[in-house]
Formats: sequence, structure tokens, C-alpha cells
Amino acid sequence: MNISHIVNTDLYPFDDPGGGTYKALILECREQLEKTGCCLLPNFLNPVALENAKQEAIELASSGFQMNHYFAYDDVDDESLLRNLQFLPMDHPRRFRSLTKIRFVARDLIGRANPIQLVHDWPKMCSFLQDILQGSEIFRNECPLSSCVFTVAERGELQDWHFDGNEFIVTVMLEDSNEGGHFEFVRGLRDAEKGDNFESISEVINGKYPAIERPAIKPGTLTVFCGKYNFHRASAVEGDGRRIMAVLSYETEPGKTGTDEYLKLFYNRTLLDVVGYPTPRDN
Ligand SMILES: O=C(O)CCC(=O)C(=O)O
Ligand SMILES: [Fe+2]
Repeated sequence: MNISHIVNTDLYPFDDPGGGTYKALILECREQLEKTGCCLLPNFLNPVALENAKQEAIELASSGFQMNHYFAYDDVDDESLLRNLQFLPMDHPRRFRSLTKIRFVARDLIGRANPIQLVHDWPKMCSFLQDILQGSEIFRNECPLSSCVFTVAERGELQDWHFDGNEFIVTVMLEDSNEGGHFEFVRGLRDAEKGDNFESISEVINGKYPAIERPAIKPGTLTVFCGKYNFHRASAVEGDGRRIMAVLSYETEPGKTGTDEYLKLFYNRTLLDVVGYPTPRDN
């Protein structure tokens, strides 16, 4: 399958950066990111590509790694003496444990022809991301396990409130759970200089924050989200539906892969477990 069969290039002509449609798209995406930290590209995948990508994700779901882990919401090592958690009030958000209970299908399990793999590796994705984020150069994450994965959540499964380590994340919704399984976020609760807004974070965690954003994300939609400073979660799936997301990673430096510690946690494997990686050289 060629990329023009996979991506709706009429709506999203990433291969025509000089054209009016592309220029208008970039302005629109920048505006969305500026306003909300999140930008949605509905119908990004063509229907056949969406169906193919989803079918493979469904077939692979049971081979994925079932994660069931509580994180600190800011993902800082709990045991670190520097955190002095014992001196914090019992209801302080630093004591909150954010549950990730979801299945992760690593990239090396996914067929090379899967539309999502082709989208991840499409060089125009990097130029598009660079154009909308207007920062440094963007590179693909090169990890054979974590650069491009599926997450699968069934009833009661979620990725609770957190901030990401990475500046931004790219997702493509493959299947919508119908009930629950919402992507939700709140802007601006973390500031690079001022730190975290503990009061509002507490409200969010306790279900008391009045203005949580919950964009309607339909299957086939590509989302770019700046998760480093915007508090977010994928809420618990309810009912019999299933939520399947493709998660695509990009970086501001070339050649990045997941660390062994991170890969072990999310995939129960490390780079040493990937057959043929790194590609053997002749000498
Ligand atoms: O599944 C989603 O919608 C969000 C995923 C997410 O927050 C993450 O992978 O860090
Ligand atoms: Fe996240």
C-alpha cells in the first residue's frame, strides 16, 4: 500500500508543502495547538487503511504486554529521598498513584506493511510536525519496540492522569470504545519555571475540576498533543467496547530509542530481546 492510499492526502497534502491547502492546514493546526495544546486531524486515514491497521491490532492484542502499574503522576522515582513524600499532607497530589492498566503491542510484533508503520516512517510526517510545532527539527524515534505501537484497553482499563516525559505525542485512533475510554486533558497545570499547580491537579484527580477538555476523537483521527505540560489521561473503558490507539513517537534528536528501564516496564522486553537489532554490520 502506497502512502497516498493510506493517508487522506486531499485533506492532508503533506507532500505539497507549497500548496494553499497545506498552508491553511498548518495555520489551523498552529492555532489549535496554541489554544488547547491539542490538534486533531479527523479522517486522516483512508477507510481501507484504517480497517487494515485495526484488524492487525485486534489480531495482535493478545500477544501484547498487559501492563498494570501505578506511577507517580509526574513519573519521578518514588523512592528518591529527595522527594520527602512523608512530609507531605495525605491529600497532596504527589502522593497520587496513576494507574496504567492497558495492553501494549510493541512495534516489532506489527507487520512492516501495517499502514501505521508506513505513516510513522513517512518523512513528510516529520516535516509536518516541524511546521506545526515551530521548534527544533523533528526526527522519528528509532526504537524497534516503542517508536510505533498499539495500545488496547478493555472494560475498566485506562491510562490515568499524568504528564508525559516527551514534549508531544502523536496518536491515531483505530477503534472507539463507545462508552468511556475518553482522551481528557487540562491545560497549563505545569509550567517549566513555576512548576506544578498542585491545587488544580488535586481537583482534577478528585473529579472536582470544572473544565476538563474531552475532544471527540473518531477512528481514523490523527492527534498531536503536547503532553509534557498538559495534564491528561485516557479514561477507563466502560461497557463491552474496546479502545485501540496507535501511538507514534517522534523526537527532537536523531537516533533515539527507549531506555531499557522504560522498555522493560512497558513491553517486558529490552532491545537485547529484539531479534536482529541492531542490524549486524559486515565488520
Ligand atoms: O491513549 C491516549 O489517548 C493517550 C495516550 C497517552 O497519554 C500516552 O501514551 O502518554
Ligand atoms: Fe500521555
